Amino acid sequence: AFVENLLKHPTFLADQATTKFIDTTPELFNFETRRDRGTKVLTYLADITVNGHPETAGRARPAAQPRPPVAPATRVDTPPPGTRTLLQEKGAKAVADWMKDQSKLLITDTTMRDAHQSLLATRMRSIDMIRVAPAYAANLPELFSVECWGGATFDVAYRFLQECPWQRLRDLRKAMPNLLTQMLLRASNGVGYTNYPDNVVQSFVAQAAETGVDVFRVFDSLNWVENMRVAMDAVIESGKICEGTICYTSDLLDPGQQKYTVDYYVKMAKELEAAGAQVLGVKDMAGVLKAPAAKVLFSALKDAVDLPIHFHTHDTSGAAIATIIAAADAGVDCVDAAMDALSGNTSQPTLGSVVEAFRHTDRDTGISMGAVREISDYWEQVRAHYGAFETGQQAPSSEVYLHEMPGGQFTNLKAQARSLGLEERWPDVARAYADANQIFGDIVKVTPSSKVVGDMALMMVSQGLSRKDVEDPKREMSFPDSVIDMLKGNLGQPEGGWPEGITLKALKGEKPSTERPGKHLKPVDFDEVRAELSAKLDDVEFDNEDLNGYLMYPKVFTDYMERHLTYGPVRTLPTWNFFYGMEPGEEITAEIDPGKTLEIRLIAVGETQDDGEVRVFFELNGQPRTIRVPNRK
Ligand code: BTN
Ligand code: 3PY
Ligand code: ZN
Repeated sequence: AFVENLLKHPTFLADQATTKFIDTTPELFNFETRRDRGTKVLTYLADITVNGHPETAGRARPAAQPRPPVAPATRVDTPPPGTRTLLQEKGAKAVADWMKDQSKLLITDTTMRDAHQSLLATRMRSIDMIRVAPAYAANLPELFSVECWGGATFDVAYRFLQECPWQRLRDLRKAMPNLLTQMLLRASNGVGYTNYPDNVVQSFVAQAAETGVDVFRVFDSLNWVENMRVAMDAVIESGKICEGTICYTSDLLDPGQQKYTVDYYVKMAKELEAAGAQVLGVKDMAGVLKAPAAKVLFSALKDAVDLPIHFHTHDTSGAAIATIIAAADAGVDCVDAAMDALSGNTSQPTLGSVVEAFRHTDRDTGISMGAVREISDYWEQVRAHYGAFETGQQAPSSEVYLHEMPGGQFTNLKAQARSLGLEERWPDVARAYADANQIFGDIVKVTPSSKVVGDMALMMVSQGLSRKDVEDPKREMSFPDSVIDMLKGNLGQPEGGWPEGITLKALKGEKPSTERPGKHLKPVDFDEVRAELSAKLDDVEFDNEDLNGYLMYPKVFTDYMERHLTYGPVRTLPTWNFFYGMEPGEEITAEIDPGKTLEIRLIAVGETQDDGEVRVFFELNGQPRTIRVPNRK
């Protein structure tokens, strides 16, 4: 009967039966072992109410429960044509040509990706993004793109937020049909920390393009174009926009600079153009490109290649707006900024201020400040819910020119240092980070190479080792695994190669590889991986999105799936309740399918019983429900 029901179900007949289908039509799956989604969500709420959320434990709790964020009204009923309309009608090359031919300074809004990655440890939940997405589509049709996927968000969605990153992408894509969505892709490192086999990278890109990414910003953590081709080719093959990206490092105006000179960047830009990039990205991940250097760099790049240029920076120093103005004067076509409420410091420069800076000039962005303010007000309400993940950074810091840490790493490394009891020694960590960079020969520092430098720096500070100690061939020490892996060549080759001395010492004489890592990684047999995942997930269905998630992060994905079977669609809960549970008397709603809403009221929390369990009393859609959860406190 079950199979008959399934076959007759309209969604199945429409050939859309995927795991998402299972997730949204639970009435077909009335197995005793599978509780309904309402019960699952109540189980989650009961558990968090009694035990707290592990991710907010020990972190500052906002003084009062902030009111739920309300998205601004859409100013028009149908989203006006935008950049995505052009991509759909004329293709990637036409978008690139249009970028160059028009005169406005184009803007990418990074609020949904880099801004919260850099300010809130990447913890922003999909529901807070999806709610405001229609306002972006209707009120900000002049945006070049909305960066909303990739980087660390993929891993964090599964690992900490108990939600499917693909579903986030699908929902955002649907809500902003006229705007280009943009992702950050770490080339052969996908959205992970290590090189993946070529066919895994290809499969991931194809899936991301299908689910909803329009612009792929592809970079390599050592600026090695050789290691970017597989990902770039896959993007081009998908018909989406390939933004081949240079990572900016160091200081090109420094007369002592031997490596990262204008010539170095020009050479790389030409390589990226030859490799098929349609847009040239310049990614200043730490925010160390100063205005006078930007003028030199972008003028040279404009002369060297025939591509539109897209500039990304961080405001860690507080001087990013000056750099943006210099970049625009030198002819940059598009810049990244974050909505005011999630801008500044380690995040992107302030979107509203960038828009204002160019008002009444020939680069006027055409963006409505009213729309910006409304949307920024929304983000301010959202941000109030994530107080637990604030970094406490109070002010811009010129220390960034010393350590050159990427905006997204800064806060992470601080937390790592704290967990090792090195909080008070932050200035030493910053210094050691700079020294570790020199030990490796002055490399580009961006995920994952930045993580390796960070690991080395923490080891140096915790063991009291100087650069001299580390480089001393006679002094025995064991290096972090990530350092050994990098020096073996497993992340690729930096400009000028790895320094011999440290490589010899760390690898204890083992010969490093200088070839592209992907050349030696065995292609994945997808049928085999499907079978392996089926075995792990018992009889739960999964689709290609899930498979690609598993290929990036096998354990993170299967852990997520197991929790999903217990807790159900918790992505639909309001953010406050997701992190802090409920108060007796509180009532919330969760829309688990379009039009299908759970009305949840917490009546009371019982005493802990002899068996260590607590009974939590709810009303679900008016019906009393009791959930038992262990008291783990
Ligand atoms: C169940 O609820 O009993 C099983 C449904 C599993 C749905 C999975 S969870 C990961 C993946 N991403 C989705 O959006 N849905 C599927
Ligand atoms: C990432 O790779 O996540 C980054 O943001 C690098 O800057
Ligand atoms: Zn960034």
